[in-house]
Order: sequence, then C-alpha cells, then structure tokens
Amino acid sequence: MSTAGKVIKCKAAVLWEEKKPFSIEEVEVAPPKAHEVRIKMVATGICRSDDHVVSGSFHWPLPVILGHEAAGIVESVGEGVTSVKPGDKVIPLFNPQCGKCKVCKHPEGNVCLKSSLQQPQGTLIDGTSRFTCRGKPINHFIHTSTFCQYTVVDEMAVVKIDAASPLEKVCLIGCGFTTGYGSAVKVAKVTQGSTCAVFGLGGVGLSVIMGCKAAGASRIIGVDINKNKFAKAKEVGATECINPQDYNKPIEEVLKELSDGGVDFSFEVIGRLDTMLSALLCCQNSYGVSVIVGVPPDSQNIPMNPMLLLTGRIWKGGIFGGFKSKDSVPKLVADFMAKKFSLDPLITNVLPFEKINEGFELLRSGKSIRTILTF
Ligand code: PAD
Ligand code: ZN
Ligand code: ZN
Repeated sequence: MSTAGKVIKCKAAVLWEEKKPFSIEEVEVAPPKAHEVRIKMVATGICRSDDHVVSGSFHWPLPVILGHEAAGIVESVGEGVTSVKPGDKVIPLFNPQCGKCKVCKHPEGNVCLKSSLQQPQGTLIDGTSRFTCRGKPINHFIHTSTFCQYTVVDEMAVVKIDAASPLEKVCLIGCGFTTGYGSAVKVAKVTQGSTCAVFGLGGVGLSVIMGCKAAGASRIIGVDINKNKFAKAKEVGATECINPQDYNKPIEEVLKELSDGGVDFSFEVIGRLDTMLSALLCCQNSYGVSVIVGVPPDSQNIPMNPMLLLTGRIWKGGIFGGFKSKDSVPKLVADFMAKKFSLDPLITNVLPFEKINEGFELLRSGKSIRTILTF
C-alpha cells in the first residue's frame, strides 16, 4: 500500500538536550510539500560534525534530528519536483545547490545562499518542520536529518545517483569522503611532487590523504595524538605519521624541520583553533597553502600575525571540499563505481540504526573511523 500523501510513523534518534544520549522515538513524518522530497533512509554515517552539536560546540535549535551523511530511496515527491522520482536512489545534500543564487551561479562558489550552515535554521526553506514527536515539532538539521527512517528535504538538497550503487558505502560521499578529498584536489589544488601535512586522521582527514595521493603528492605527513590512527593513514597514502605528544617543541617546528623549512600544503581536519594556527605556521612562506577543514567551536577567534600572510602564505577553508553538491555527488558516485577510489578503508563499523549511541561512543573514544548505521 502506498504511503504517498500520508503521514508516516517511524523511528528517529531525537536529541532533546546537548550532552545527552539520543533517544529512539516514534516520530511522525509529514508528506512532502511542493518542491520537497521524502526519502526512505538506507544508510547513514556518523560524522564528527553531528557530535559537535551533541557536545555543544556547534549550537543548533533543539530538539533536533541530526545526521547528514546518508543515502536512501525516494518514497514520494511533492508538487513540482522534477529532478527525482519515487524509487530513485539518492544522496541528501547538507550543502545544497539551489542553482539560482549568486553563489550557485559563480563557477567557483559552493556555499549556496540558501544553505543553513552559516545561519542555523531548524526547518525546511518554507520555515516549517515535517517532523513531530510526542505532539511537538522537531527541528531539521542542515537540510538533511538522516538519523530517521524517513526524512523530508527540499529538492535543492537531494540528488539522484547510479541505481546500482551500494548505499551503505556511497553514503560517505554525502559528507566525509567528498569533504576531505575535495579539500585536497579542489580547495588546496595539491600539486605533483609536493609535501603535505594532514592534522587529524579521522574519516575526513583520511579522505584528505587520499586526495593528496591522487593529486600526486610525494610526501604526506599525518599528524594525530592518537597513534592507533597511523596504520590506517599509511594504508591510504600517508608516507609518515607523527604524534605531537612525542616532541617537546611545537608541532609546527617539527614539521618545518621535516620539510626543509615548511610544507607546501597543510590541512586542519580536527576543528581546534590551536591546530588551525599550527597548520598555518608549518607551511612554507611565499607559497604554502593551509586549508581549514575542521569545524571550529562557535564564535571563537584566532589571534594571528598578519606577517604570516604578508610573506605569501595562503590561508583557505572549504565546506564539502569546495564541490558544488548537485553537480559533483553523482559524478563522484560514478567514479566510485568505476573503482577510481575505495571507501572501504573508511568504514570500520556497521551497526543497526537503533545502536546509534554505541556508534557515537566509538567515535568519541577514538576507536572508529566511520560507523555506518543501517536501517
Ligand atoms: P574525527 O573525530 O573522526 O577525527 C579527528 C581526529 O583528530 C581524531 O583522529 C583525533 O584523534 C584527532 N585529534 C584530536 N585532537 C587533536 C590534536 N590536538 N592534535 C592532533 N590530532 C588531534 O572527525 P572527522 O574526521 O569526522 O571530522 C574532522 C573535522 O572535520 C571535524 O571538526 C568535523 O566537524 C569537520 C568536518 N568539516 C566538514 C566541512 O565541510 N568542512 C565536513 C565534515 C566534517
Ligand atoms: Zn559531516
Ligand atoms: Zn544557491
């Protein structure tokens, strides 16, 4: 029996309060309105950005259904939707592409003006929520809210992918892989034969390493305080790994010594102000490029000596690896299907959706790279 046009009752992981576990609840998911799409979730990854909301370092209106790195199947569509239809395999886009705004029209722009990343908005773009739990509306999260058996997204925040793709793997193209890989190949534009330093060897940092390797870097130095992350980093392309806690001088000094004065490209993939500065400091004056990938704590600033930039370093950042999401996600899925890269090294754990709290504990304790929750 078709569920189109009807409210669907299903399970969701609701975050009622910061610093508390998720609560598996029965929620009501309203049908999609015009230009909206309802998706049956198949798999979702757990990304550190979700945990930033739980820990309170990234404030979001609560209660909320988090989750943004996922893949699923279209259940039904609202009026006027043309780019997807029921039955299509899709990836929700936390960094949407409306295609009409100034940024979307710019050849290099990828943070659409309709994105809620800069201005947290717990609704769809019409200003209302499709989720209700215990009679209360529940907030959406960055256009996606994938910790739910069904979600509703705006058409600008979903894209059709190859019908043959394995959703429990390509869900990582919805965030972690694409962010890291694009930060290397598109934001930094890593060059052949270069030396790179990657701070933070989680799912996103490992994807940065894959991008550096694909771009032909000859040295890729991984930096992490958890040495258990080193083996995997080497497996995906790091040529050496260092732990800042093994040295009695600042890590930027160690990296400068290792690289004859400074690396060509550095990446901060943790989300800390001190390591963002170290990453800038370790890159070569005159031409070194440092890229911020980690999400910093809300409303905090870095004191920085402008001489660092005056002498020619380039300091950049990027959301979703600089990629325009609707244009790039189907192409990256096609590249995955053509075996141009593997996602297997990133997937360390697979759990049923109901075990979401266990999945977050694995991330917090440094024991997982990516946990995939399956529905
Ligand atoms: P993760 O927690 O799996 O990896 C972070 C790694 O950093 C871990 O291996 C830690 O051991 C390591 N680490 C922690 N503190 C330090 C330190 N002081 N020095 C060295 N290493 C340290 O996270 P992730 O890979 O899922 O995400 C990494 C960051 O990227 C995080 O801030 C997340 O919010 C951000 C992100 N940004 C985007 C974007 O579009 N820019 C997208 C997705 C994730
Ligand atoms: Zn993410
Ligand atoms: Zn736009």
